[in-house]
Amino acid sequence: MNNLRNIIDFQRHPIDDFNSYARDCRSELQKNSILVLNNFLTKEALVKLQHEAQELHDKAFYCSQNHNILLTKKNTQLDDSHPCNIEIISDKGCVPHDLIPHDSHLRTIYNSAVFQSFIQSVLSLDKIHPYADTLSSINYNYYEKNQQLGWHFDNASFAITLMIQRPIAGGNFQYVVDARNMGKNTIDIQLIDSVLQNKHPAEELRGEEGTLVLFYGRNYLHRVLPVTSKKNRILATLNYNLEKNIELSENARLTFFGRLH
Ligand SMILES: O=C(O)CCC(=O)C(=O)O
Ligand SMILES: [Fe+2]
Repeated sequence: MNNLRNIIDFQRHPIDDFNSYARDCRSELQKNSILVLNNFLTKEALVKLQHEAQELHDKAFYCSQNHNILLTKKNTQLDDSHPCNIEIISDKGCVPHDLIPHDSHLRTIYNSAVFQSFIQSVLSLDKIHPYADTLSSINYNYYEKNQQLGWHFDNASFAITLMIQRPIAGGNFQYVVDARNMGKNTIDIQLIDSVLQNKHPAEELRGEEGTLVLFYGRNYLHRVLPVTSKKNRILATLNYNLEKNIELSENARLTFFGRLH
């Protein structure tokens, strides 16, 4: 049954308690710059999503691309060795929104008014909106052996991820807070430079299966280390916007999904 209460563990995570539970999550996010909700999914829901992700695996579009940390075109005013121009390698597979089954638990969570209100409350936002294009709202991401996501800042202001399958080895999520502040239009090039040279320690998250993670991907540098086991890493992303009618850029859709529609 696709009832939210069979999918999310409400005993541990009473997300309909907009006062105290959402308030606690908001303080944790403010304190740590990241919110990690372990065992967010029920065991049954996790197993069902693991099967679903495996069934969709052969439909994943794999892309290997070099990019800079800002995911922008090269800045010709700066040297090639400038931290904002350095080429970073990423490669992963993606199943876009239109291939997610209609009865998927991911859709139930994503479309749920209770879940959306919880996220709005945690982030102190009035309203969050799905993507207007057919591909970007819910995605499965697959990282095979030796695949990784290099250091970057997201374009979206916040990110919500659900760990579906952990690899046996590798694939940890690393992040460095305070490397950029989009609100204040500042970026800490020195900090970024030392991160790229592995001279600055990064926070690291192993990410247990069934865990929900919420973070400000636009403001801090993050990456996924290479997976080193045959068992792949599978992560679902639930992507929302602050405004209505936003499409992911055509360039990003072609890169990550291999098509526009
Ligand atoms: O795979 C992850 O844990 C993070 C994914 C991510 O940073 C992204 O897709 O932009
Ligand atoms: Fe990201």
